[in-house]
Amino acid sequence: MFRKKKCVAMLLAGGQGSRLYVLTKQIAKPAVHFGGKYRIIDFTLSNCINSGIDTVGVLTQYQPLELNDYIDNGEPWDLDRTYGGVHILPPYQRVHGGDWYKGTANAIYQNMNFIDRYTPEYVLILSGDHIYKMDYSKMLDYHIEKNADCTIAVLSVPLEEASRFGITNTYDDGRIYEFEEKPTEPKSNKASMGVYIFKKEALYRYLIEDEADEYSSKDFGKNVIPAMLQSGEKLYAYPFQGYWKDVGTLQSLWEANMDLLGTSPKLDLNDHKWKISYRHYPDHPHYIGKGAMVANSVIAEGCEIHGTVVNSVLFSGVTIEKGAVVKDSVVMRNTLIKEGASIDYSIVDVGVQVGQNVKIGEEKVNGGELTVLGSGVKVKEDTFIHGGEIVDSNMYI
Ligand code: ADQ
Ligand code: ADP
Repeated sequence: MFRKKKCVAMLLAGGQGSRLYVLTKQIAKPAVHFGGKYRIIDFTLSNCINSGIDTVGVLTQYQPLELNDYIDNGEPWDLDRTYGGVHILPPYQRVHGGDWYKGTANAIYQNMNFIDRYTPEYVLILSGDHIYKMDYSKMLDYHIEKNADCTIAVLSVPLEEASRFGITNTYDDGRIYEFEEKPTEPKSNKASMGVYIFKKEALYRYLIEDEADEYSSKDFGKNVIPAMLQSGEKLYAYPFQGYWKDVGTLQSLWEANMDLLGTSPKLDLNDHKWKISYRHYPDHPHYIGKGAMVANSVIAEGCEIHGTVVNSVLFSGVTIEKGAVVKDSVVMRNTLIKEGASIDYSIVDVGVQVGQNVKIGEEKVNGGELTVLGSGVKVKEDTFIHGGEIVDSNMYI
């Protein structure tokens, strides 16, 4: 039995995440680990809970297994289990044939039956690969106040980065008169965050029209939003202020992890007003040995540190042996760094073993490049992996 909802959220979690290379070889981008104990998708789902949106469809397709397991068991995503809740929507469970989702608009089109169960007035469309804290209920109030057909959340980005985003131009009252998806010469720095609220009726009309267009790539930014503007629909920009990061690249993922460090971090997760929930796997308390040195770092439960850790994020179950040094790095679950090894400016995926006296990465301060080690890699003692290298998860040195 389903109950009517004012607003239903649809979370796009199906992108391949090819720019995260080895980190997304076995798991979908939204399931990638973040910040010592979270996954990327925790942020968007927590934003939904904290904004009072209790019905969310999660659209998966690429490597969804781990993501499904993560979300499906209920806790902590026990939004509204009785009449709503979080639902995984894989491509093969839809009514209209057995296709993979083509673009983001097509993915929503194929799940209109899910939205219909709750007969909402509004549909909130979200991405599964952004790290941010946002109150969607304020955006919904704005959307209703403006009587908009579609509201797009925007934030100011450095002009030199603007061509990576959908760029809006607005009148003083916030109404959008121009939208260009990833323009080579951006006319403003007001970037779309890929967060949209639609009146359901308007959304359906344009999704159906877009579906019928064989030349359309069935994408919100490329097709649906420009078509709505062209037809004179009311589109508004909702200005967002605060921390937001698209963690679609290795560099941006590393940066977002580093944004957790410091005494007043750019991204504060010790925020009782806006809690980010996650699925907790209990582990023993971390242990810092006698000769260890730890500074400006996030250390999760279950870690054992006998060496040096500086400016880094360590996930649970990481062991750093005597004389090993980890600096400016992100080290994911169950990694073992043996005696005398050093890791600099790197992302190390789950379950890696680094042998004695191995040297991984180069110093960021000296212009080194980010190094990435895939899940399960075992690095033989006395090896040197240079900056900029991406070591594949099937590679055993
Ligand atoms: P991009 O990030 O390039 O731009 P896109 O690749 O379409 O957008 O991905 C959006 C989200 O949808 C991602 O979370 C992705 O994983 C997911 N996704 C992609 N294809 C999917 C599919 N077929 N099925 C299900 N999920 C899918 C968008 C906007 C820009 C805006 C940026 C902000 O188009 O205008 O500026 O987001 O990051
Ligand atoms: P990136 O931008 O890092 O390459 P995205 O998450 O944006 O990664 O996804 C890249 C593209 O791959 C998207 O356009 C998406 O539609 C497509 N894609 C995702 N999963 C599949 C799949 N299972 N089969 C075919 N294409 C897919």
